Amino acid sequence: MTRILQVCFVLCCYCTSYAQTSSNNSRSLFRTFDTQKYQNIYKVKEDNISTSTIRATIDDIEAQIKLAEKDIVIQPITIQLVFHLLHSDDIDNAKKQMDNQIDALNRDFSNKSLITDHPNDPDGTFQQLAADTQLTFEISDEHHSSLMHHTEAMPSSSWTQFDDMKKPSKGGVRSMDPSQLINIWVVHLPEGISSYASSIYTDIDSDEDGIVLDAKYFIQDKTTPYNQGKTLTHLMGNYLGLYDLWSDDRHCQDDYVEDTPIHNALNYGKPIDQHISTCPSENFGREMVMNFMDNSDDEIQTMFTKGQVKRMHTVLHLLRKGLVTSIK
Ligand SMILES: [Ca+2]
Repeated sequence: MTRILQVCFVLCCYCTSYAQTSSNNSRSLFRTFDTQKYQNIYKVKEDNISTSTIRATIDDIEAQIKLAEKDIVIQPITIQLVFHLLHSDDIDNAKKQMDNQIDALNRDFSNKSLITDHPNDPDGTFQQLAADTQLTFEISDEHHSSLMHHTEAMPSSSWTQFDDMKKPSKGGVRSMDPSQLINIWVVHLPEGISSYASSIYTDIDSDEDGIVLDAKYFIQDKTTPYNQGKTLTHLMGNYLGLYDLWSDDRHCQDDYVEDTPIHNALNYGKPIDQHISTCPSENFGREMVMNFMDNSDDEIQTMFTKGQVKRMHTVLHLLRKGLVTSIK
């Protein structure tokens, strides 16, 4: 597969305004593509790559996914993670935070976050679509012990340039075997950016491949509405090929998953109404605000759909096959 896109990120930013539907005055997370940064990081101008060429590449990859999806079999898969903890010099505490985050990830991906009688799903329509992803995440003892050197490498309290945390020449830490492991850098990011992940349209397995997470969303701070570790769940979905349910740069465009509705915009806080999408929909117009790929508070997000599970497994086997380390 020709990979013309050298660097592509799903950017997850949080806006500076307060949530209209939030239950408190905490700053609202804004998990979305940021078109300007998206284009800057693509280096469209520098590399003279036209948006139509990018579109053609995405369409080509999506056609391959659609073809492969017909034959995919959902089986349990264990995926190895490696964390680069550059946000704290208290490595013992950082490791506890890491273990809590992995527990949260496995809770969400195994459908254990699902709740009955969700206020936004009174007839259980969406609950019936929820599924265990059959994906489990773990960190090996080898990688657990290797974290110690990161305290020596930690050079900066805030990383102002994208991906410097991945470059030893900039004081960062190089990725570890990105073809076999999902690398996750936990750092302090500049104001306005919570996290970002490499997408499936990148040069997969490159040194930049992975997820970057601001420490505020890693430590599960109980004073914020993003305190259950679900920011990484959302980013992991992006990394494994899921789109956000809204798309501000492609209004009312589908996410290539049959059983998810198309949202006309992201949702904030704890929506109390059954939001109806203004996008055309053949099946239903009600928005799935409890999906991990929406933008509502962690407390509201409870599920992936069967279709999303199928797409993640297809992407794993087609594009990120090195991560499929064990079939139980
Ligand atoms: Ca859909």
